[in-house]
Amino acid sequence: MQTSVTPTHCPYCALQCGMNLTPVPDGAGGGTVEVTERADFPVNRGALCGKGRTAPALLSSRVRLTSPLVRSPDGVLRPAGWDEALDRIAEGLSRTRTAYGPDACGVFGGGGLTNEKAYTLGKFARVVLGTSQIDYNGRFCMSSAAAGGIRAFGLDRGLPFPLEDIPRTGCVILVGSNLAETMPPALRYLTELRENGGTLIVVDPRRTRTAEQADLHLAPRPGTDLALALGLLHLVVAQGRTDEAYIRERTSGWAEARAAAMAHWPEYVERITGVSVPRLREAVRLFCEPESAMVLTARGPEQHSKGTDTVGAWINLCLATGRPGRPFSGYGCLTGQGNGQGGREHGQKADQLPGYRKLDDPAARRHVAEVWDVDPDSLPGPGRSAYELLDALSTDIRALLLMGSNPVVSAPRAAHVEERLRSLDFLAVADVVLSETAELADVVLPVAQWAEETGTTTNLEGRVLLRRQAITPPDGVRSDLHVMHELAARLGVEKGFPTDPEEVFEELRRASEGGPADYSGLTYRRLAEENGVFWPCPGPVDSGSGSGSGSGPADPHPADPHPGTPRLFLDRFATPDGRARFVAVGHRPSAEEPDAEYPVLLTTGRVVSQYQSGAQTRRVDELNAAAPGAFVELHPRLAERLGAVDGEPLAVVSRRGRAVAPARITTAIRPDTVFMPFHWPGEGRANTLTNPALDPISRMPEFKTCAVRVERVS
Ligand SMILES: Nc1nc2c(c(=O)[nH]1)N[C@H]1C(S)=C(S)[C@@H](COP(=O)(O)OP(=O)(O)OC[C@H]3O[C@@H](n4cnc5c(=O)[nH]c(N)nc54)[C@H](O)[C@@H]3O)O[C@H]1N2
Ligand SMILES: Nc1nc2c(c(=O)[nH]1)N[C@H]1C(S)=C(S)[C@@H](COP(=O)(O)OP(=O)(O)OC[C@H]3O[C@@H](n4cnc5c(=O)[nH]c(N)nc54)[C@H](O)[C@@H]3O)O[C@H]1N2
Ligand code: SF4
Ligand SMILES: [Mo]
Repeated sequence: MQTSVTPTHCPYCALQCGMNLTPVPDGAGGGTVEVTERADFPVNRGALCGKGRTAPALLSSRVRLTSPLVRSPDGVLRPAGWDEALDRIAEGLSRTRTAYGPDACGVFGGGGLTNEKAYTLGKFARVVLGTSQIDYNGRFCMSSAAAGGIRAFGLDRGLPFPLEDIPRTGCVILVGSNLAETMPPALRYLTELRENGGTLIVVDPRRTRTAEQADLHLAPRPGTDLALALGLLHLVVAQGRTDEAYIRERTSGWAEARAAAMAHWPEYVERITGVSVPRLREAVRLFCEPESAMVLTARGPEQHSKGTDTVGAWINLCLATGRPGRPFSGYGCLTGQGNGQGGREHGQKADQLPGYRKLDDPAARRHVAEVWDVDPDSLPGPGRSAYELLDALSTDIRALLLMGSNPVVSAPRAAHVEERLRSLDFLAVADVVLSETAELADVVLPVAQWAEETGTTTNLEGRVLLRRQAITPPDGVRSDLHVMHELAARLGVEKGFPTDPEEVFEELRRASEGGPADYSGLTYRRLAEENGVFWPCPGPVDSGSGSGSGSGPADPHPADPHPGTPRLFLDRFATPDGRARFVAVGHRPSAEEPDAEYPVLLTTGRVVSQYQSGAQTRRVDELNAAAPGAFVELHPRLAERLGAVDGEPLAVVSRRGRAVAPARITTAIRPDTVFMPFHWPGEGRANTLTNPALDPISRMPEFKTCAVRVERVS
């Protein structure tokens, strides 16, 4: 164990705040850490939210798993040794493969896993199991923004510029992000923006803590951002505020996109969104007058069955006004999970190979197969998206290995997903704690966590970071890489699954070389010395075994390394012709609109003190005290109609099921909408209600709107 201070990063969200850890030994070889300020990391400059500050609580053995568990014939999960647990998983997977073929084995990953783990998981699925059936929870997160970004710019890096550009722009339209609760230290960037004379427009059906900071708050009906963006673009055109030279030189497809936007008259948009025409005009004025401006989206407009087109409409607005690829300007998505960006680049996604390569691209298959030392033809094709994969459990997919997600709480139509998981022939879960999903498993493996292992993450800016080990994991706990190494060996693959993260990273560099997300110029040493580097960062890689390039070992530390790419698209976009593409999109309703039986809209999201499915943060006393359970936020007018009383339980019923939680009455929400956070299992589980209608391109479920009935519980 190290005794000195270790500079590292938070285990939770995509901001990846820097923090210093000092080991606090427990005298028995284990222990926890103390978190102190790390001022040298520019993103948070020492500031942390309550989750980051209290993260060490989860290192204590009181709340975590410290022994593998296997289900005994009487149905009870009992402690077991590592060999028995790993043997059982290998047996479960190989029995399934023999009986039903490789695609009957599924793999589900997470955007919280380090790059090394995500990379290894994707390789494990394709090389060891030979299955196409792998996807991950990032599909539920930023997949619509990723799809929209690729369609318009040819590349998906959430933010194409560093956060430090935000205070230097003239106007930010922040669409469906509650930054003040979901990334509190980042609120500073918006404060500085306003101090510098820039303006902030927040688009959210609720007057959130973030919306309270805004110069202009637009509160559209959930699911109508597409129409809203088109209405703004209509006004931009009508007022002659387009940047014609930029459109001519740097874009394609304007005529069609313009025609589509012109069909969205401001009055029509007002009727759809509930945002008045004068407010639309004010937004256009604030956005167009300054020399630079940005649109940033988060889950609010993205988690819809039209999320990709909605992102496209916001990008159209940016392109028509000449923003992307100009200083302190453009479109960005605020990615969510700790490694939400890196986790979508290196192959745990259904259609993907490392370096953000496409699984159906023959050249990509050849390149990666060479690094992996396998026949390109042996690599399976693209598989199902996350919800479709979960929906196929126990029918087409009979065994599942799950690492880094808790879908019993976080998947849409969760009661159905839970039933699918229960009906599997075999379920193995690797986790830090006994999550609601791990509770259903045949084998549970206790794995090491953030402060106990080294690995890289890529934050929401595309900055690749080194998370460093500060303490030794407790006895009985092993790393995810160890798990995959041991399972591969048991399934007959002895080579190619190292347990040392740096060794994995060296291979990842080669696999990503020449791909859109090129990490080949990065080394652990550089990441440590430079406090993170933005991809793409091409560079010489040591042509180790399998690469076969014949150029011999390259110097891993060249004199003039590529500096990384903080800002993208300054000269050209990543499309074949270098131009950004407009998309011709039009308003369409949500998959489920309110009717006589289900007259109210439900939207869902987060609170500051809980993280995701709550598997981790519900085990931290201080956070639980601050946010002890689910609630239903509703407007006094709706409350009056229902006879609802603040703090008394309400039932929320959708076509998928029924949830019960106390009422929280507030004028901060639209009267036609109720809001529930999704962090809790059981009676208050918001995802019992949500609609798994999928976006046709991103396969994102419609977490942010469905039709419900709200009732008093007598
Ligand atoms: N405390 C905390 N922080 C987190 C997380 C967490 O679980 N807890 N999770 C992390 C992750 S993975 C993510 S993805 C990010 C998410 O970060 P955010 O996107 O900021 O989080 P959400 O609360 O899901 O949604 C943001 C806002 O969208 C609004 N909204 C709902 N429907 C609509 C709509 O139709 N249109 C618009 N414009 N807005 C709408 C909601 O009212 C909400 O205020 O947070 C990260 N940070
Ligand atoms: N209704 C509704 N539902 C939503 C959303 C919403 O806004 N509304 N948001 C969606 C979004 S954006 C997201 S990102 C998902 C997230 O939802 P989940 O995928 O459930 O995310 P987490 O709760 O972070 O689950 C991560 C699990 O992995 C474990 N874990 C943490 N680190 C490691 C590790 O290194 N290795 C292993 N093996 N395990 C680890 C944690 O203990 C936890 O059990 O929820 C989605 N669900
Ligand atoms: S904002 Fe995100 S990264 Fe920063 S301390 Fe909080 S949870 Fe951790
Ligand atoms: Mo997310």
